[in-house]
Amino acid sequence: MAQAGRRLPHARAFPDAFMALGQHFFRSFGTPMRIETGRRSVTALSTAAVALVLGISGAWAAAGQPSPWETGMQEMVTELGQSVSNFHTYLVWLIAAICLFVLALLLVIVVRFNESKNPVPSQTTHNTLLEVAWTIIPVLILVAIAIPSFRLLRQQLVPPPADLVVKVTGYSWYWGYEYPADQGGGFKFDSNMITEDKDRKPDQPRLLGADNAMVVPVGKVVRVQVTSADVIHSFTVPSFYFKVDAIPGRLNEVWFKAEKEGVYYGQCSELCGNGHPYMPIEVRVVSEQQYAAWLAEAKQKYASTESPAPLKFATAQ
Ligand SMILES: [Cu+2]
Repeated sequence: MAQAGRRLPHARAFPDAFMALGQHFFRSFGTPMRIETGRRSVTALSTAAVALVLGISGAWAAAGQPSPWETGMQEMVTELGQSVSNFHTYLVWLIAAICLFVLALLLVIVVRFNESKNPVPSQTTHNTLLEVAWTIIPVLILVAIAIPSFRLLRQQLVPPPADLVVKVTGYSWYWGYEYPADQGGGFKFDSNMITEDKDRKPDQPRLLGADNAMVVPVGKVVRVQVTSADVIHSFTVPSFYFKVDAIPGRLNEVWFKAEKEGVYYGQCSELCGNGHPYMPIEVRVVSEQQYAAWLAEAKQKYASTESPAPLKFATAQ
């Protein structure tokens, strides 16, 4: 099921190349061009045109984060996300068909039944066949939407047994991750946005890269428990298809099973205060061995969640 509708890497090539053409147009519009600049622009323009024809998406295509002029959903790396993405495409086509049908009916009426062509209008008030048809057909369309929709909702809301649980806490304005001790963890750490360009790794985009990423193994069911320590935040990673509110005093839950190794980014999606745009989510999906290595390293590096030995108080005589 997941493989069926997976988008090919060049699927975004058209909008990308189109954008390049558009940008070129607006940049050069109304500015007196020097000959040299003009020649360079022509080269850029022809490169964009070639990209458009050949379907090369260029450097913009990046998994796990949004890209300019993205018209569809971000590439999904979970089976559920892929199903939802397919469902979205199906709905878009369905809506397009309905809109075209209504438009065609309107055009027929405008052309064939205007006052000059049809001076004496029909006095018909009932047509049983038509009335039954326009009641039954919309019902069938809604059923065709409801069945896959409820199936997806069920898949999302009834999680399979988890291989790993991670607790995520929203703070103003950063995220905290906690890995329970019974699953090889027993530590917690905070994850802040990297503010200095020099501190970012080459694969980390600006405003999305975090100093400490959440790390999970590939192909495992991860249950994420989400809460907040102060105001309402929202834990969102588009590539995994989840968005869940982090609410103080409540424990919300989502699950995902990443099918592909890589780095996937998200952002807080609940307007939570002035640091709201600066609390990115970075999830690194790695192989089982890399995950084991990371666990060992993380236990040394991060704060332990094991409770310290109980304090003994001396009694004053
Ligand atoms: Cu927030």
